[in-house]
Amino acid sequence: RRLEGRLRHAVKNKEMSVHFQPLVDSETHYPKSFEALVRWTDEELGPVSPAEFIPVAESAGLIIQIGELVMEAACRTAASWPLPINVSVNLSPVQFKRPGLVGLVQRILKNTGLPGSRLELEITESTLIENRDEVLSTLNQLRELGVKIAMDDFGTGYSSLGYLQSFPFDKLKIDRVFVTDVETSDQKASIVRAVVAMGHSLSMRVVAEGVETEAQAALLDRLECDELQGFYFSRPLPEPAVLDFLDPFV
Ligand code: G
Ligand code: G
Ligand code: MN
Ligand code: NA
Repeated sequence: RRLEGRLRHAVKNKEMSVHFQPLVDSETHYPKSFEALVRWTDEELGPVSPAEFIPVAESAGLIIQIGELVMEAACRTAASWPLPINVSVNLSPVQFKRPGLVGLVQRILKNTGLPGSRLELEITESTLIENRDEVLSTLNQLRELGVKIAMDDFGTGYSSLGYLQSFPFDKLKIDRVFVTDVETSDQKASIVRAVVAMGHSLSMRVVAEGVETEAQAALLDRLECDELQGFYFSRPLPEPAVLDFLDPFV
């Protein structure tokens, strides 16, 4: 309740900011995109994790405004980067269900000047559960704008292999639970290998999340993941630090 009150205050005053975490090519470690992650420090509560406030924002109806702020900020920032690399934005199932989503994305791309092909939207398995036809129609309209669609946290939710074939994902992000022990667990490595093979056979790029060590990065490259993301490469960064991160590649 208190969190909800503070959240309303923060949304009204646009107190949220966005940090960016790089996804790198698994072979060259060259940056391919940045994932936008919302950050909020409340005057009274201090920093609050999105893992804590996003669920509250979803049930309080505030996720629509927060999602809009994040997408606008992410696209505006990405349009100013010195390299034409992509930005990805997490979409809550609540945002995805709103009728105005496609129009919103279109308007933000127009206002910020970011080409649609440089925006990726991350959805989770829970977005796909209901209204299959509506979800498919929305995904296809987004793709007509050139926007790419990534399946986030793959392997942790309501996983059905059927939807991988029916939904037009560009990218699969293997959840970090499969990455954490990948160098010591043959089972985890086998799962990663299988997901990569499946993703590639469906023309999807495959990303490993939560890469924390050099050994994991090397193994995941050998397992033919296309891109890697995690603290080993970089924590989520505020905008000025993104420019420093990109500097050697410009
Ligand atoms: O950045 P961090 O690891 O603290 O994020 C925790 C959780 O919050 C993750 O599941 C992440 O996907 C989610 N999250 C972060 N930023 C956003 C956002 O802008 N929108 C949505 N819907 N979820 C976000
Ligand atoms: O659910 P989603 O995949 O969107 O969550 C993204 C969050 O995961 C980021 O906000 C970030 O804080 C967290 N994260 C990113 N890289 C790592 C990592 O290497 N290890 C851990 N434990 N968390 C990470
Ligand atoms: Mn994500
Ligand atoms: Na994720």
